[in-house]
Amino acid sequence: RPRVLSGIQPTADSFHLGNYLGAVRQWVTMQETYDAFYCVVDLHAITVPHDPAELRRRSRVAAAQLLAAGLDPERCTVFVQSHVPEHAELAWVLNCLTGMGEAGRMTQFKDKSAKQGESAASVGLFTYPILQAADILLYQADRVPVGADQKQHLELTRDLGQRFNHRFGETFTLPQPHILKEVEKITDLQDPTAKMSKSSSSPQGILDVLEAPGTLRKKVMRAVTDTGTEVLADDENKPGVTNLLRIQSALTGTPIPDLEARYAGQGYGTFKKDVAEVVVEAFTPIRERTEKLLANEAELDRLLAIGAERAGAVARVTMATVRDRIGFLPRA
Ligand code: AQP
Repeated sequence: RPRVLSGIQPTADSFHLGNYLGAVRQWVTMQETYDAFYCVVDLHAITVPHDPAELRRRSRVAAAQLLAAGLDPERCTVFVQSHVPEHAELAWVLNCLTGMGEAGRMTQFKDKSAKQGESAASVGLFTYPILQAADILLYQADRVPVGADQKQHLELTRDLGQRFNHRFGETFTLPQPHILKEVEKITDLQDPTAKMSKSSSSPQGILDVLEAPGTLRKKVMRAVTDTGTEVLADDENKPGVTNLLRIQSALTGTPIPDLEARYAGQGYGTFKKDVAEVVVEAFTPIRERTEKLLANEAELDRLLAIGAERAGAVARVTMATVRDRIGFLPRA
């Protein structure tokens, strides 16, 4: 079976609708046909200032949410990145193959470091995409299901894999991104041209999977639309309405033209109410299952230990080859 790898950061108290539609929902589907590895990327989470107790708690919440969303430990491997030390080891090797200029072109670093001031940003934030390349190459992944914001990092991953293969011999599979056009960029409800984001959206702009139904409804009802009344998809002139249409379409499986026809002549009120209900319906079972999973920490940790064991077995094989190819002396 072809291999798939993807990860998500435990940098917030909940995943949001963008993470769910852009990534996690695809992960659930792909566990059926791929040899799938999904990780909570805690090494990535420390590239920005963090609180240790909070990171530990959020890592469990993240893992529980993945299982609650439908990842089945019998059908895929769910693990925590720091449980497999080979991620950091391969990242070091790839760091040494990456040019400063090449790393400096990554737009996510530019965006994220602009917030704190570039000189205050950590070197870890700068080399974040190289660690991500290591995550993917380590598992010889064929496909990487992500949102559109990760396209550039996937290109870097392929470049680094190819460079290693050319210099040291065929070692890595070059991965393809798996991006669903319709949900590749879910936008902020208050700023519908910006992506919905854990770190940069305002609380009003973001729909969290673990949020109370009442809050979700309020946020959808207050979502920025425009001064018109027509429910039509039009990225240029109606980015807010278009985002809501995409959300409703993705969560119900109804094509956007059918939704446009359904709300013709009705204004935004009914439409928004329906979108809110669809979101609440999608999130409620995930929230309830997450709460149950978190109530039994020992069981959750046991499942993650099994995941780490399986992931580690694959990672160790790749890393042994890398060490040999790069010229490290074997330990006697
Ligand atoms: N708005 C989005 N639309 C579609 N996909 C999205 N993803 C994130 N936001 C959207 C996808 O979710 C996966 C996990 O994301 P991440 O945890 O690695 O962090 P991120 O991409 O940086 O997402 P955030 O929410 O904006 O987090 P912060 O603010 O912490 O950086 C990825 O596949 C991503 O593409």
